[in-house]
Amino acid sequence: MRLDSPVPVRRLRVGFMRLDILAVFTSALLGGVALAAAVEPLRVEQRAKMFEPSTLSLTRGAVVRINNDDPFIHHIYVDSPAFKFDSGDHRPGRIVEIRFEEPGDYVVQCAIHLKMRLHVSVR
Ligand SMILES: [Cu+2]
Repeated sequence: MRLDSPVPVRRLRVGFMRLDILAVFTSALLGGVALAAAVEPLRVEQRAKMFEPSTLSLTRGAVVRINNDDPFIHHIYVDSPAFKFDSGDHRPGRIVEIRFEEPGDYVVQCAIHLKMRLHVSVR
């Protein structure tokens, strides 16, 4: 056995045990990748009084990052029993972030432009 080995005990194990250890490390690594993907904000643009895209499917805890690409003010809100959000004035060029913690179906709306709708499904 080499003295500089970081895992001297594991080197003594029989073959199937080493496979077990490899499986645990691999699943932990894949889990980390999935988590990183889940927390990456999803980008939405407000353009010509519309949300682009206008529908999103998220996992719980995901963040939606909404950019106002219009030359005028929007005012984003969510009003559901499970979750409420109010951005106040959302000025041109500014970003508003909304984190969706609870599973459910939500509609993000604009208090100024009543036809604007962003449908968000959280699972
Ligand atoms: Cu608006």
